[in-house]
Amino acid sequence: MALDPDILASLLDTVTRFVDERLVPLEQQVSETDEVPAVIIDAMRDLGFFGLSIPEAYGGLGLSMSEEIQVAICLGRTSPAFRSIFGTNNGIGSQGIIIDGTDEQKNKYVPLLAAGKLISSFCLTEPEAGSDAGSLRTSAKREGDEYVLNGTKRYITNAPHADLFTVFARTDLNSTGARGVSAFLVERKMPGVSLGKRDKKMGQRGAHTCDVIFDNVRVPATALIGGEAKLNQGFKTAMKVLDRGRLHISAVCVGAAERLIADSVRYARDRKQFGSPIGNFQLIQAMLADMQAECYAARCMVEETGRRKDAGRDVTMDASCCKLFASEMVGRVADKAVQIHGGAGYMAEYGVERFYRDVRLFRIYEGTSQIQQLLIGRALIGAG
Ligand code: COS
Repeated sequence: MALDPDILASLLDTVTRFVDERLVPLEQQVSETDEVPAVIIDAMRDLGFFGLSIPEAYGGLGLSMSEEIQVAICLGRTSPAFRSIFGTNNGIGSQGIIIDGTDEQKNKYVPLLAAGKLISSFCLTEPEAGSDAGSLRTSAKREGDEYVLNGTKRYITNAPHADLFTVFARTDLNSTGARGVSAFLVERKMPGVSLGKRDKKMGQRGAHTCDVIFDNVRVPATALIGGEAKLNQGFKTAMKVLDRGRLHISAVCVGAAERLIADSVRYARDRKQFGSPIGNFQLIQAMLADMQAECYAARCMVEETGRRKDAGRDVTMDASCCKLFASEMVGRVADKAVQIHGGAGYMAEYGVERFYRDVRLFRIYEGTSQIQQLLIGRALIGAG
């Protein structure tokens, strides 16, 4: 259900002020320390950020897809590490339960996720199953009224902080593809769950990932998302979750591009060469114009797809189009932002090189650009 327009405007105003006044000044510190200060996480919790897209019935703000997109664009205007802290609770870490979970599962976990009292992670990727997610090998063997999980998940966002994992595991041990996979809710404290060391990444310092290892982890049969009715249906849950996640990430890409454009315009106005601000030169203006046109195109795509999703349309292909275009767009925008900043663009103190590294991930996670191309191509040929 859509928010009252005044309430939405006030929420966007609050988020914008929080980003500008609290988060932007901390970007360099977070990059250097690889930690988001606890006081900021508390403030984000108080502002309701952990439950943006979680239904109001469970204590969240219940934003529609269109509203979530507007908030995600605002949040995209600062280092992605801040959004990542609560990103999994709103997206891939909670939507599996919200979309396909039983009432009991929703009542047990979703209010705690919305309040930011539990952190959740999405465990799909494995060492040998990245883009080919359907080939995952983690197994869940039924024994009495329990399932026994074994396997390793890789590059799991927020895993070092997570209390709850949505784990995709093979329940039909004779199958090899997407069919035969189920989704489970596994608590960190369960015996047999352990974590690898934190990954060292190219960028997005302050956002943490690591392996999650399941060694004979016994979960009750009630941990199967959606119960027995969803046995061997977990891959579809993962795909539905990613439909929404890909739109959210696309919106974050738009916000990051808007930030990079604003920084580049400011620099082009201030920086003087050949006796004039470089912004007066048409070659600089051409780069800015390309950045703006592409960013605006991505914004329009993402907003339109959000409206279609809210209207109940199937947006699987459209979400892939958004993810493909917006993530590639922000890569080109970041590259031009470095170019406009010249030598300063290559230096850490200006922050542009940090954004350049940070946005590189958007073309990879929640489905690479090539997976989006594959999905779009398949949808077109299938529909032809
Ligand atoms: N919504 C609902 N159901 C969906 C769906 C969606 N968006 N996408 C696929 N499904 C269903 C299919 O209809 C199919 O159902 P049936 O078995 O009833 O026919 C089932 O799920 C399997 O789908 P599919 O046949 O497409 O499986 P594939 O193994 O061919 O999937 C891709 C291949 C590439 C699409 C998939 O592995 C993928 O998305 N990979 C990228 C994974 C990813 O994004 N990883 C990022 C890590 S998470 S941060």
